[in-house]
Amino acid sequence: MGFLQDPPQLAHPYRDDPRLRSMLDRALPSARRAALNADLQALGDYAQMAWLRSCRSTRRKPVLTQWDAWGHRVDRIELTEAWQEGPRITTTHAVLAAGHEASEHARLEEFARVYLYHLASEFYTCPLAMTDGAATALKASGNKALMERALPHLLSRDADSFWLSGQWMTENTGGSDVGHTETIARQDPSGQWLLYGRKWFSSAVVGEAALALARPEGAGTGAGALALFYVETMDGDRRKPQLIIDRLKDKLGTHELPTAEIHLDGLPAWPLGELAHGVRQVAPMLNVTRTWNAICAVASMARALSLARDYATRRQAFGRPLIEQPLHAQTLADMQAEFEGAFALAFEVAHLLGRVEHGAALPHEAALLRLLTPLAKLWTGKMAVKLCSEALECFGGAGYIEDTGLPQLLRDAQVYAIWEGTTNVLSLDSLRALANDDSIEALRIAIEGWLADSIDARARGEIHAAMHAARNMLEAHARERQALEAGARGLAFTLA
Ligand code: MFK
Ligand code: FAD
Repeated sequence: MGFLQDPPQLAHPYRDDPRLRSMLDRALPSARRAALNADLQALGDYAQMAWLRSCRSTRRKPVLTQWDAWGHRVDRIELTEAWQEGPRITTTHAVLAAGHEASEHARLEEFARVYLYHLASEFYTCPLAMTDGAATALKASGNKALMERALPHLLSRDADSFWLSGQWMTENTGGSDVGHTETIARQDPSGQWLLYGRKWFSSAVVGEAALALARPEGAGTGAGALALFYVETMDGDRRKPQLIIDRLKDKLGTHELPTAEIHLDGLPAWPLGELAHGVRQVAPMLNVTRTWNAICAVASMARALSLARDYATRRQAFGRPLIEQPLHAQTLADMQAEFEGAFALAFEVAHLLGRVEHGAALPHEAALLRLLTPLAKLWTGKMAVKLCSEALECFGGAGYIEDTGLPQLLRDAQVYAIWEGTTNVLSLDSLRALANDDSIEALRIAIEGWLADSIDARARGEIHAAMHAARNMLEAHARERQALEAGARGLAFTLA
């Protein structure tokens, strides 16, 4: 046999990541920082094991069996190994529960775990994000009965009592504009609400609960007339017969994640709050899942970059390792710079979220969080696709070959920009934030703080110029809604 190329090796995502460690060292009090170490170490070990395991096996997809041999409707979904391990890993290392501790640092500690777990989880993090969002929306609703019923499960540290929760918003009529939702909520003679309709994308279909938008029968049209309901999907260990799985979607990526089309045929449901303004009630969930999206997008970038950097030390071209080729080294350095920006933005949002939730934020920081959340989601979503594509090219032809495990990074990254609000929808959401709060002033204050230690005059100048341009753009279009919307993406990218 002739020459054989060494495959890339995955560095330990925690031990060998000085960026993550130093960010946590700076942000956390030393006792909390020390207490976090064991979980991060273990999640890093798990990530490395999962990468090696995925390199050895052919990738699998979940399989839906709708009928058993005797004609019973069963809608059983067989999951991949990482998904079967999901509840245990999640609860043992408090991936989700950590975020709901009574501390301003809780969210940062949660998202450090998410960052390490995400790729190994094979997008089990998608329903986890929705579970976190459901817990957050339930708390925001103040509905004590539902909180007492659901939170002990959603935030459980015990795999046996842990429940996943979905987010049933998107219908055939539209996912960005949910105002045409066709699902109806009808009361039976006992007063119990029952849901009837079709949800077009359900990524937590193996979960035990969900928050669903539905139109109470007789309510008017439009989004304002929608209500937000809590549902449970299981009767013991059998799925409720009023929840029918029509099919699993055949997707570009996120293959291990079972995303289903479902029918609701009288599924019992409980309103979180008033029987209207469901979008307003689901907003706390959206802002949490969008933060997960940003962190997970950055995790995909980190993985692609880590493998590309390692490969550059193993692969030779024109007589030396790629890393010694100035242009290849520059390509990696440019990718690293983009990654670091995305990392800083996503974790800034994670930390802010905890501070705002626990009343530890400065006066301008709630408005800052409201603006940075859509910006972080839309920016990292786009950057992940760009960086994963560039990383594949760093492997030459090998980057295009399925069983290297590399093409999956790019296919999976494409989803970050689509779900949880597309780039355009989030650009418009950032306008919503700019209109309702004094967010741009909050951003100015924050930037002054971040730049206080910077001696890089060019960077300061560029940032001030970008802020100036953003202000001008806002002012120029302020009275003309059409122009403002048309410019929203440019404005969002400038601000991000
Ligand atoms: C691995 C990583 C995993 C990450 C999780 C992945 C899971 C993926 C699963 C999904 O994709 S779930 C489906 C996600 N769907 C979306 O994100 C919907 C995208 N569309 C939007 O976000 C639209 O902008 C929206 C549906 C919100 C438009 O609805 P409306 O009713 O036409 O908007 P409107 O009237 O502007 O807002 C209604 C209220 O909500 C307003 O408050 P008020 O009633 O008090 O005036 C808004 O201010 C408020 N609101 C909207 N977005 C908000 C918000 N408040 C706070 N934060 C927000 N982001
Ligand atoms: P549309 O809303 O039809 O958008 C089409 C295009 O129009 C987009 O480019 C959008 O940016 C653009 N657009 C729309 N409105 C505007 C506007 N006002 N201005 C400018 N441009 C605009 N949903 C759930 O509820 N639960 C789930 O569990 C779930 N899981 C998913 C899993 C996967 C893998 C995927 C891909 C999607 C999932 N979704 C889920 C659905 C997802 O949230 C929607 O696909 C997304 O919100 C977009 O909605 P849509 O597909 O109807 O596209």
